Amino acid sequence: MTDTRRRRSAEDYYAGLPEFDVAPLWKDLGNLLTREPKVKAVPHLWRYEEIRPQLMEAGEVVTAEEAERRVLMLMNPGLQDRPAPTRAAATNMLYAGLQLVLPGEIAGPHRHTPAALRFIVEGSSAYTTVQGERTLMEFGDMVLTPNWAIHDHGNESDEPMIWLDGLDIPLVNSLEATFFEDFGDDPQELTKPIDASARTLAAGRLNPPEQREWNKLYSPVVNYPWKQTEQTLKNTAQDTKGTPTDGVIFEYTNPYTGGPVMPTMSCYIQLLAPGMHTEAHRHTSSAVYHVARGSGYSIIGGQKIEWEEKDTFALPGWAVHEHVNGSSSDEAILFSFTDEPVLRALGLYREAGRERQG
Ligand code: 1HN
Repeated sequence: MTDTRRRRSAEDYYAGLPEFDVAPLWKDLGNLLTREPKVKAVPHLWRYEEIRPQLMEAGEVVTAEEAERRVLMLMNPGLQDRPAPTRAAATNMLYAGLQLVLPGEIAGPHRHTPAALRFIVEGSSAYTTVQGERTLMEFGDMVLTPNWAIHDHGNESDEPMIWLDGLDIPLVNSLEATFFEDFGDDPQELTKPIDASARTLAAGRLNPPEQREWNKLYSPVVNYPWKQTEQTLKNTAQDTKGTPTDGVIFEYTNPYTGGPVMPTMSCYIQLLAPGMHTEAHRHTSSAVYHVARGSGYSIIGGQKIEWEEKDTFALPGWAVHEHVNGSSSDEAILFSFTDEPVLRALGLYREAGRERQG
């Protein structure tokens, strides 16, 4: 039997498809399969000099208890057309924020599946307790709050404490795997000695028998103290300028595996010798950088980002970048956290050297 219907115009055909909840792949292929990553996040600098007064004013507007966490989130301008659960992002899959805890304040215990890390920017001796282990935090300490670990903060010192929060929230919300549980306003009970993990695992090479039973995907260390980190950088910088693209660089590791500190985020610390201008490269992972010491600039995707101590800046995925220590006498030290472990685990990590941009 022959079909006697007149064929509809192509236009009518396309107009009718949404009714069936289908769409023609051939119209969309170029958007779905790009030759290389199309990255929406932009290179961006958050100047501490500008953000700090805003954060201190938050200290007058809201208490830590009211706020639950008094944080100014670092919002990447390229990502602001996203829906709320993933808009709070410094790069595609990484969240960053600056948190203030004033003397006498408590931020009560809770837990969530997004993982967190802190890098201490200012203040001394405020605490974070993670799963019953309390740590007293100093400048440059790196503190882990892994997936589902109960954590609370308090400041029993007489100075404000400010730290950089790094979380994998945009990733976990994209995966629709966020859970959250609140435990009220009182600090959690301490079940371990203060700084137990930092003291026991300080050498990074001596592991207790507990190593054999550890079945978590994250590092057992709560605090990676700045004293050791800086000493290791300085000792090494006496012997070598390090790698061409990153200078003297160390990854913070899980001492039980040698791998990244958490399955979704890895942390690095790097020292750029005076006057160093690194080679340019790019990789599919993105990163948030924080300037621990010194000043200089990075060229990211052709854009010059001039940074000073305590500034934070975003490196979008696949953006060509190079770093320059602007001082001919002082070292520069950059902390960073990255989504690299996710890309590596999924076979999506790629890296390529490029010509310098400046
Ligand atoms: C959180 O739990 C903290 O515990 C900081 O200090 C920032 C951002 C989003 C969700 C949870 C904290 C956070 C957070």
